[in-house]
Amino acid sequence: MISQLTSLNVGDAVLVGQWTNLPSMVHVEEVKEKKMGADQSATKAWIKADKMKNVGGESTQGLVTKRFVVRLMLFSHISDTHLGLIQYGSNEREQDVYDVFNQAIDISIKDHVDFVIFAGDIFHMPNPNGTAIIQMANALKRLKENNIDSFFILGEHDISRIRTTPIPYIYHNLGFSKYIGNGKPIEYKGIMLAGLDKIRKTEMTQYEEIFSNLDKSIEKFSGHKILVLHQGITEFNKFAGELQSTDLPKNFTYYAMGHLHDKDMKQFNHLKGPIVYPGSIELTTSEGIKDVKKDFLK
Ligand SMILES: [Mn+2]
Repeated sequence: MISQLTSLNVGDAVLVGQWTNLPSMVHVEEVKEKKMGADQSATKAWIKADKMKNVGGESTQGLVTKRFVVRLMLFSHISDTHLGLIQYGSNEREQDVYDVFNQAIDISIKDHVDFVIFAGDIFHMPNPNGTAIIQMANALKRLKENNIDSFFILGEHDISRIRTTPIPYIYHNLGFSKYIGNGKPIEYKGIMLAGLDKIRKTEMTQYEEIFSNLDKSIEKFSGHKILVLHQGITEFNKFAGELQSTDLPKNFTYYAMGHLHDKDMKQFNHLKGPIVYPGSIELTTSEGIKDVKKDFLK
């Protein structure tokens, strides 16, 4: 084929690469039309590109690897890691939790996610042991080394009844991960991220206002809007439900939930995005031993 190059005439081409099954010679006909010029309309080009985005993505997905198509945002949503949980007093069960946790981190790195969300109950206890603290630190360090940022909120297991500084704050203070459980939305890579630590039943009334203010503050933002919460939603589990889906601010495009340990996902007409529970990474005491499939949502 290459030896043919010198013999090509005007309009001849050799097509090679992943777009064609076999290298082939083609001739492109000259278009006999009136030549004319005009300025490109940037807005029209954008609108067209936007319309074709999905079409192009679908038809080329089988042919090219993802770094050639429009770069999509990818994130890991991990919750209820309960690091430091020692089930049945067994060191082996403690290690199991660390192992699956590290697997989740490995997959996030391998898949080149843009960021990771930890939706609460990072630790099993507000005063976790040193091993658990180091496990989390090493995981965040590995993410950092791979240029993956992470964000976290606190679950009830992370918060002490005696109101002391929660352990996970160290990761924020050292710059290993970013705490977003204070309800202040932040913009990151064109995405709006907001989170709230576990809201106790007794505090629920004051959150109506916080939710509605949060909703208003992010409404105008045109990109993806992710809300991170650690609550039971009644429509997922009527016994562990603390809030109804209708109580939630409605303008978010993804509700990154923690607390319920079963993996589940539901879409509601009154919300702009799905409510997603990745579930706990391992079986924890509340569930006992049963046969369930554990994996994580991205
Ligand atoms: Mn919880």
